[in-house]
Amino acid sequence: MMLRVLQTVLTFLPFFATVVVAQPAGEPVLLNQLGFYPKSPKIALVRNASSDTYTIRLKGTSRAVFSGQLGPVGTNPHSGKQARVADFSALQTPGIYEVYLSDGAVSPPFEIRENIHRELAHAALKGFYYQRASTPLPGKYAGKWHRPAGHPDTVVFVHPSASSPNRPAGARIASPGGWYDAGDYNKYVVNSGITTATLLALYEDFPQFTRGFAVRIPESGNRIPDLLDEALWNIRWLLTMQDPGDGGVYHKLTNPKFDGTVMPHAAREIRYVVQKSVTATLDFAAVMAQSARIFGSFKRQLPGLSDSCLAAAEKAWIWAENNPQVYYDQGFMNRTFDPDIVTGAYGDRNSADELTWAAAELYLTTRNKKYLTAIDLQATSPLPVPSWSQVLPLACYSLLRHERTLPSEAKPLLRTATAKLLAAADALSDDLAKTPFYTAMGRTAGDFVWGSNAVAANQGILLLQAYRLTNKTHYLHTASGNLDYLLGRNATGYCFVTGFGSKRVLHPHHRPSAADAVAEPVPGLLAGGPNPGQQDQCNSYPGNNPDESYTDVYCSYASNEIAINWNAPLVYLSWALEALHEK
Ligand code: 9MR
Repeated sequence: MMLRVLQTVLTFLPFFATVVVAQPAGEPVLLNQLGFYPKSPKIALVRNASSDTYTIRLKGTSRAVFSGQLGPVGTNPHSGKQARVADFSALQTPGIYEVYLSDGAVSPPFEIRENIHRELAHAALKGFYYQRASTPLPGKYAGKWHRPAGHPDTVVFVHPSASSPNRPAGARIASPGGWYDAGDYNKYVVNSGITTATLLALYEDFPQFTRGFAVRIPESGNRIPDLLDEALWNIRWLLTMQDPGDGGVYHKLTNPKFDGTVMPHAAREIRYVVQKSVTATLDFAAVMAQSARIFGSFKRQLPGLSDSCLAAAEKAWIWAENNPQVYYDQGFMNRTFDPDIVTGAYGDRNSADELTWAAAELYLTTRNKKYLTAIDLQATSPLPVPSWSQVLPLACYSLLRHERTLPSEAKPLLRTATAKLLAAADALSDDLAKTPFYTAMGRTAGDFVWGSNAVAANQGILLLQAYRLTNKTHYLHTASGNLDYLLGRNATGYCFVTGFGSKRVLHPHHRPSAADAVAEPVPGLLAGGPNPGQQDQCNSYPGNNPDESYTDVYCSYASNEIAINWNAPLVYLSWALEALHEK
């Protein structure tokens, strides 16, 4: 009998094999694996449906509580694969559910409830605590990911490229604290600029709600919101990156080469501050001006800090005025000075956007007209989505945030900022039915860059800024759709935040997660996401399609690293959605 069965199987194997190969790989149902607010839109994507209908059951029961029709077949231009939309927005009763298809396929479980993204938002902010340099992470705060202090950075050398009269090559400075940039242990001013600004913007947009954002860090309970305490960990480091002699800001604090895959405390390479740059100095000026404004309301808890931040910002501005062409060029630096530095470059040869952003923040804080006249919002058209190399939108957001307090002479700028922001939000949110994931994210292949998941999160922030301006729910829902994308409604079926979802990221390119003895990676970290550049040349990518170019292996620094500038917009998006649904 057994033999007959085996023979039958073998006889049919070629046929089945052909059929299996012809089937597009992947999960049959793609959706946000955490879930939905009761009143928010609820969309799943169904692949290879064998009938036009689906049902939804309470998890663990066989009783359908909802049944629906699938939408028309759509073809994903990035992969040629087909999918249909299941829209069950009408289901609003709290519970844990699964989508069922007539052929027996089941979705990952998801929940409908208020505060559905609260744990995610908390974990995403706590992710910054895990990135702290120069301090131990005790079990009390870090749980099983506790670790000794790494990189004290109390002795850092001035690289020959950074020499100045008061600080010649080889001079020692102390520059402790700050966050590790990403899966590596270096600290880069440009990237930590937009990161810190994004966290501070969340505070400025939702100051009251932010007080409830408590994530159990050593500073918790010090009468400063945890969000600001965490930002301060980096702001205090940033202050040390300014040369007190001339106000210029070192581009980065780094090893010559990336550390091996070791825990932070086991990494003992010599560290340098390298060449000052106009982009780092302007980003620094912007963050310090924003910090001065915010910490001006915390003078009792933080005496002198606001004034120090403003003085640092104005000094940096002057340096940038006098050094407008001093870009960071790692290749040139290595040809000219030793030792060579081969860590992340964050090179950017256009500082018009950094200038406008710094001018806007300085103007908002000081109301000094010289900064107002330096703001040029037309520098890029149409308005791009922010990234470490493109910060112009941050100027628009900040000006609009403070619109009501600005004098008539700022009105033309505000009109421009509004028009640019709404045009960009419309371009992201129009005709969602024509997009591969029914989301702003992934409309074009150009979204799939290194760190594409941060493109999704930053698009979400842009849409939320438009929502704050207009109150149009379409913008809010489109922003929320991008969070759905990050949490599972994407071509890979992964929930991209460590520690969350049913198809999890387990092997991020993150040195502590790889080198510690804990099986699970450090939680709350957003993986970079699909990146058809595949610069790491790992051999486990499932193919070359832009939206599928992701592989959950440590090797994949181009698709599976984590980074502070990717986590910050996740913090913003998840926490802002919590705040807006609370109303
Ligand atoms: O996010 C950065 C991406 O835009 C660049 O294309 C890439 C290559 O230069 O670098 C990325 O940033 C990395 C940085 O250089 C070093 N730390 C890890 C960062 C995330 O991968």
